[in-house]
Formats: sequence, C-alpha cells, structure tokens
Amino acid sequence: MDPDWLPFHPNPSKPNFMVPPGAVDAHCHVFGPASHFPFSPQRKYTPCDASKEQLFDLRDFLGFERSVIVQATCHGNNNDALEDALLNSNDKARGVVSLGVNIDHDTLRRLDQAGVRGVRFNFVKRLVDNTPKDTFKQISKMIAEYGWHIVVYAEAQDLEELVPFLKALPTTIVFDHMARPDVAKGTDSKEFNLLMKLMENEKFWCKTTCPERLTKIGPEYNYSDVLPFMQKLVKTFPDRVLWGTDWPHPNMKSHMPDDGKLVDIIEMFAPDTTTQNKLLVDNPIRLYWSK
Ligand code: 0GY
Repeated sequence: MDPDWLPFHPNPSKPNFMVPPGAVDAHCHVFGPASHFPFSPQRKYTPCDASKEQLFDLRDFLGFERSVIVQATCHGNNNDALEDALLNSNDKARGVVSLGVNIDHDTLRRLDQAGVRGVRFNFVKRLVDNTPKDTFKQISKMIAEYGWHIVVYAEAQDLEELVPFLKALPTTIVFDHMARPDVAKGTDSKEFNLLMKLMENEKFWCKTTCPERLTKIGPEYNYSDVLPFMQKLVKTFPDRVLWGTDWPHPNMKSHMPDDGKLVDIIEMFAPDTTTQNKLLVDNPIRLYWSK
C-alpha cells in the first residue's frame, strides 16, 4: 500500500444510535485482497486490502442488514472483487460498477444477475483519467435497459459544467458525498444551491455521506461543520437521500474515522424516526432491492 495510506479503523466503537431494522449501508467498498483481485495498473492509489468478509463483519457489528458496494477506482473497470462480494453476500449486497467503452450485454446481464444496479461515472480528477462524455452517454443507454441508475462522483466546482450532460442522461442519478461541497462556504454557496436546485428534479438523488472527508475542523466536534449540509438535504428531500459509511475510507489523509461514531452522527442530521427510516431503509430498498 502507499506509504501514507491510512488503513481503516481496527476497532470501531459500538454505535449508541441503533439503526432501524433493515438498514442499508449504501456506500462502501472492497479492496482486493490484492492476491486474488489485483489492483488496476492505471490506479491512482494503492490501498490496504479490505475484504468482503471484513466488510460483512463491520455491517453486522454496526447493526446494518445490507450493503451497497461501490466499485473503487483502484480496481479500474475490473469489477471482479465487487462481483465476488455480491455473489457471496446471501442477497444482502447490491453493487455499483465502473464500465469501459467495450462493455457488452452478456457482461451486463451477468452483473445484473449478481446484484449490480448501477454504474459510477467519476469526474474527480485525482482519482481517474478523463472519460469522454460520449463514452458515458453510450454506457448510460446500455445500462438503462436493465433499470440501473448512474452514480456520479464530482466535486462542487465542476457541477455547473456537468448540468446539461447530467440532465440529458436517461436514468436516475445519485450524487456521491453531496457532490463534495466546500463546507467553509456554507450552505448558501452558489455550488450547494446548484445541487439543491438540481435535487428539485426527481431524477436526482444524493448520498448524505462523508462528513469525515468534507470537514475542515475534524472529528472532535462531531463534524459539526458538515452537519448543516446533511440536514438541509435530508429535510428538503427525505425520499431521495441515502447514507453510507464509505468504509474502508479511501484516501483519508487527516484522520481515520471511527465507523461507530459515524453511525452516531445520523441522529444529529436526521433526528426523527420517519426520516431515519426513509434514509436508511425505504430509499435504498427502493433503489437497490425493488426487482
Ligand atoms: C469514496 C471516495 C474516494 C475514493 C473513491 O473509488 C474511489 O477510489 O471513491 C475519494 O478518494 O474521495 O467514494 O470512497
């Protein structure tokens, strides 16, 4: 692994907040193990191994029933580790893959059978080389036939340029990590207002995830500088928000979060049980387990 790589928390605390029965961790990853599933030669980072068994153990420990595993960029467009995790999940995991221009329907059918329900389009420049929009458009047409959706990972400052492209895509679109707002600018910033405006269109969903990634003040104050962003989205669009751990927390440099503490934060931005049920159960089940 990279010399400055921070491995996931070895001993997370048991959350005080009990998630509702049927709760879904809707954003997490598996890495390798590299001996079975080598990382991509084009990868931008080399992580520690983070296996499906470790992910499923954490899921159980935190009180979740199901997981949505998102293809990590260190595996490029080779989704074998993800597919293996889905096939060994006892129907308790769904997947979001990365695909290249050469994708074919035999592979899509197989991935669909394994539990894949979405494809990730990544625009974060430190993580991936540029993919032409025409390639994404072509992939989006193909995956639409399976009722899949598109997960978009982009940073707030790049959102405006992407809007016409995103609006023209044929499926539901889910933003990773609230499209990474600069939290120092506050919830009234131009960029966050743009996300809020987009979310008025029912085609768009959003993951209220990664306070540990977005915070400027760190974990000591329960990531209180990020909570207003999560609160605003969950309150305004309770039927189209998702939550996930982001385990094993790729590329964290400032600190490694305690996953139990991340779960405890849910109550701070989604204080009532109706909203908690939507965020953790109804919404992810609708998006990932409805067929
Ligand atoms: C995340 C965030 C990151 C990395 C990846 O696929 C990835 O490599 O998603 C990041 O570095 O911001 O979603 O886990």
